[in-house]
Amino acid sequence: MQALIFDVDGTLADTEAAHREAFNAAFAEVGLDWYWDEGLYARLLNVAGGKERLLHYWRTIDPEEARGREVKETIDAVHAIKTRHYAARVDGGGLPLRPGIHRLIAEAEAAGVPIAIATTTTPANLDALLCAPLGTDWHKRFASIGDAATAPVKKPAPDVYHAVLQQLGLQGADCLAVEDSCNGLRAATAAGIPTVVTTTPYTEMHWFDEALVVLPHLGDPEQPLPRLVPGMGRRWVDLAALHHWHDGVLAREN
Ligand code: XBP
Ligand code: MG
Repeated sequence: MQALIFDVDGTLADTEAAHREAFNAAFAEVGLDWYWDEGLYARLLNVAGGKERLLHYWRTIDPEEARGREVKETIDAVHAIKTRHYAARVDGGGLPLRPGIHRLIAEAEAAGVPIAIATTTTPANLDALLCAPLGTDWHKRFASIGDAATAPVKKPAPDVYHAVLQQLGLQGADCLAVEDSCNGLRAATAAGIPTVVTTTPYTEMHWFDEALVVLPHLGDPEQPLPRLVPGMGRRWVDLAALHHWHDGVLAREN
């Protein structure tokens, strides 16, 4: 394993509750009588990308109006307001990183294994989420950052992973991805990247047949996983476990 590529929403941090609240705050601010409850949002999360999600929802409730000329401007405006509300919720460490993320980033840095990001969210959201937990120079810690600005075509398309692989100068099989959703797993798999899945309450019911391993989270000494998984020496995922799972893929393929 020559590089570790992290998804963001649901993987680095459990962010979708904050995204859902931010969408609803934006609807209220602009006077839209839309409200996305948790059940509806869980279904809407099948559409990656906030703007794409807004357009999909609008088309389902008013296909005629969603074809109008101002649709793109309206969606861009609502999404910008939503992004402001999201930043207000996660700024300054408002949302902690998931178990194991801090530790694995430090382990990878200590071992000289490059880390990267491949997400469908925006650069603004990344900065709001990561500045506090990873420092104001957080972006310098990543050898490549693929986001909504890098790859307009969102997951499950592999575009953002292809862009990251190109910047890393690596093949998919050389890397390992960490994802939380079916869309994310499909995108990484389509880019040829073996993938570990850590589920969230929004994604635990998804299909993850192509995943190397599916876990509730990556664990930490102070928050161990409920059980050992073959390949793990401890009840949390360390770099050795990721190498073991990745090498197992290579062994099966050769
Ligand atoms: C998950 C997404 C994002 C977020 C909302 O991204 O699909 O669209 O739900 O963020 P990830 P935006 O690939 O990190 O799991 O409104 O900025 O899109
Ligand atoms: Mg995700």
